[in-house]
Amino acid sequence: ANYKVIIVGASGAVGQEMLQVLDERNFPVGDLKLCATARSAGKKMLFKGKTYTVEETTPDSFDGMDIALFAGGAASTEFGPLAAEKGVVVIDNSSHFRLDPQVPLVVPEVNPEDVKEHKGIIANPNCSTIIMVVPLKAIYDAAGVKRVVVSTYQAVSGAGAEGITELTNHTRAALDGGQVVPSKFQYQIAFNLIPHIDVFQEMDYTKEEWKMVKETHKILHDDTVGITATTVRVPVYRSHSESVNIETERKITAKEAKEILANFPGVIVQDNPSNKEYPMPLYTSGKDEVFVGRIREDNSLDKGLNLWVVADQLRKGAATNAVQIAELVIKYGCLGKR
Ligand code: 11C
Repeated sequence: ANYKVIIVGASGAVGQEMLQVLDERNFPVGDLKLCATARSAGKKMLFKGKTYTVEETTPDSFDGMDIALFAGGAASTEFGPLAAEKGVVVIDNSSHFRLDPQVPLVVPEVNPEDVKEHKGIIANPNCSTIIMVVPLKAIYDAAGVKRVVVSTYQAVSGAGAEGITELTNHTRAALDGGQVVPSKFQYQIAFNLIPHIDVFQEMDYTKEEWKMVKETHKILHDDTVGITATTVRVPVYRSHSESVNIETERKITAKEAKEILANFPGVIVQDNPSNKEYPMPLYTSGKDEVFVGRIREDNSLDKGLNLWVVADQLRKGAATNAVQIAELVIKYGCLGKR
């Protein structure tokens, strides 16, 4: 069977990637509708050799559709529940519904079965959360996890297409002695690091940092795992990197960890120090897997590991994960009731 698919926010950084991933994975698309805000309506986009015109999203956009992929942003709140009421399965990349107990929050390699519990909306986690939780689940299943200390190095495209433009403009201005004007970011991002992603919340942690804590607990169905995060924007175009320190319940050697990670779905181990092999954002961009390297036993703990984790946050951190969820909806036969 083929399915009627609508992408909301199709022309943005994540939306474009969703279209690309649907194509690459040969998702059974019957009808396709590409929607966005009025500002982007009229843009042309290509899918499997056919040109589509982006339409403004309206309540009627969802009539007769099977699956709606929401790239994120305000459209999710405005149209998500309405689309679900019309019997469309909504796979939503915004943060709006993620912690709602009625909404499954799914990473297909980690908690695929949660898809079956949906009541119309399934949430796609934050990119930094997805990238961490895939390798974390491998270690969690093998050795149990007591505590995680994570520091992120997040690419500018995490902030959308404007983040990309801003890194280019700031770099050019900084090199040419021109004026650097921060707009998407709080400060100059070229030749700098900004330890401030999203708004500050309780205990002076940012919302991005709390997302990594709360979303991981929900995905693992275990809020006894201690998680603390520091999230940082770096002058990299694409792919988030994370230093993940894990205190395990049981002792696990680096050798065992490498084997377990190498056998876990969606993970590629890239770890050969003598050959200078480790994951880097420049080389993981455009890929769907989570790359793990620098796998070491923590020298300061009896039962601890250090991992260096890198993945394309527009792919596995957003579009790929969303399309994988759509594939699960079909596999489990849990489309909406139109
Ligand atoms: C960033 N992680 O890199 C953010 C973007 O909750 O889906 C994704 C925000 C979200 O800026």
